Amino acid sequence: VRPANPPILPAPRKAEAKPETLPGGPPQRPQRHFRRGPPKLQMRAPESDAKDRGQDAAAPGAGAGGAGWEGAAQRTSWRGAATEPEQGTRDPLRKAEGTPKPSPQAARIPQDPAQQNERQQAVVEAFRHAWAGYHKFAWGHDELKPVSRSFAEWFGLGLTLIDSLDTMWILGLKKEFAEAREWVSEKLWFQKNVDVNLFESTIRILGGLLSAFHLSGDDLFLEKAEDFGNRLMPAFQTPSKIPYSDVNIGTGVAHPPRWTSDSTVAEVTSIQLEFRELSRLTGNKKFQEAVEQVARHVHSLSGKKDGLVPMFINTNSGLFTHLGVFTLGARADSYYEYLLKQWIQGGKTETQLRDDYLEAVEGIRRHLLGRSEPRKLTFVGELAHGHFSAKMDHLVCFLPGTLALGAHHGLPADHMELARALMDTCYQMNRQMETGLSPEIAHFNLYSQKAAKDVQVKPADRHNLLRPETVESLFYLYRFTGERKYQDWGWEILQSFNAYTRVPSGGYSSIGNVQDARNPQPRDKMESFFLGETLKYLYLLFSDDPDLLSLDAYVFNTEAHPLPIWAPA
Ligand code: DMJ
Repeated sequence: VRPANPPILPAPRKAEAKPETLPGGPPQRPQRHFRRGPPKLQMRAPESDAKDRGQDAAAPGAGAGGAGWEGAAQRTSWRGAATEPEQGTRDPLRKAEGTPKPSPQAARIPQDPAQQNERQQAVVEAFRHAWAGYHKFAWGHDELKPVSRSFAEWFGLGLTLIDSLDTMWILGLKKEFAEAREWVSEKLWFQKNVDVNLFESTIRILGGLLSAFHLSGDDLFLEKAEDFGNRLMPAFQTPSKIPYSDVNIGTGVAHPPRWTSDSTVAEVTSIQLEFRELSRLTGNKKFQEAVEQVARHVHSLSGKKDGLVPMFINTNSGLFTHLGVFTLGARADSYYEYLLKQWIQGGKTETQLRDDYLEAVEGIRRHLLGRSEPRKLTFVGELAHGHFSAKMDHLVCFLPGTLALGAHHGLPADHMELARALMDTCYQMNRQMETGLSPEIAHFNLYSQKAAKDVQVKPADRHNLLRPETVESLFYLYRFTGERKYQDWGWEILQSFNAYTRVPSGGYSSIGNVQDARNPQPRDKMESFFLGETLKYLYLLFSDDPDLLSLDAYVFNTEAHPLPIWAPA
């Protein structure tokens, strides 16, 4: 299946070409990434002038787990407070009583390509193209730089490879999965002097390994997950037990960012699904206890507004900071998502989580909803010290899917109405752009003016990082309503990705300007979540089989890694 429009990205020059010689406008300075987490703070690998090396250095097999890492000299953190190294992170693995069992639902996943419809095959083709670029130019490294045909390191842990494991399993890419499994077995070692962000590495690495274990039944992934989980534990050694943002998985030194002792609220409250599941599988309660203590603490804190939380929390005092600012976007978003999903994961018995979620949805209705002109789109804005701003991150487009999931699990039917309205809005955030792809941030027009558009974009917000949230929500909306329009909208978005972000030599690139179809300005980066989330949700959206990862049996973590819903005790 070929893309509807020919790819318009330039054919990459040789790896050694200087960026400024590439077509597509003047060289771009690295732009700010509006991740849900903090800016990328992480150190490079010790020998990480490796970053951005050319393709020769990135040959298959040149994984991040080379001998140079082992026994690297201990590094002292240069960022603020630090805990003492904790030997406990290197304790031998503790086994659960009895052998942990992968999800019995695994066998339901059809891996026979003959069962895939045309749109699913188009997703498989897109995945293969993305994977080919990663395989050729970035094998074993964190992220592909598809235009320069090289790679970037963040944690030096093969992030894209781990984030992609369960997608390959679901798409039926057995050969690719087997090769990646081999890399995990032979090259993935965590005894490295490297700082990782607790949240990002939990949702992508721990979540990815746990899902790979459930789908494949292969113990290797659980062993790696337990090793990694142990190495994250020092992050919780703070005066308040609210974890630091960063932890060194080799030395066991944890610390907050350099400029503050605050952590991000979404980060400390969006690691619970993964740690709880790790405890369930290993029989070691320490993972679950650490994250549930955080959740209980946040539940009891003052400083909320009708269930809405501020964006920061202090690791010393345990109190919210920067009070009075409320958003469903970066730094708060997945707090709400994980209230609902933990409740579902635990078999809907932990009513406090459900009640906090219900209260927050009412808080959203009361304080954050707006209607645009002229199309009267319902959007989720932001509130800062009583001032409403009609600004909505694309990240907020996870919310229609989450609301629909809650309604499916018995929460009020009017949540589904709100989900539908917000889904329309997120679709329009894509549709109203010249490329058919959403900007990172949209502003909504509130005034009746001739020829005004509902969705407006500021120059600094025009980029698209290949994020999943719109197609994530389309997947949930289609599963629960069966309305074909949601599949058709996802199909349009897939074609836009193919038309404007596909790099001929392999991979897809984030772009700098969704409003310029003639020059979308490739930014030379394929985020791991494009394979981990975006393509997975598109594939599931195009499926008509509700038992393909049934939403009554699985709950997806915030990086799209499915984890089983626990059976009643
Ligand atoms: C992913 O890492 C996760 O979805 C996270 O929750 C938010 N940011 C990216 C995708 O946009």
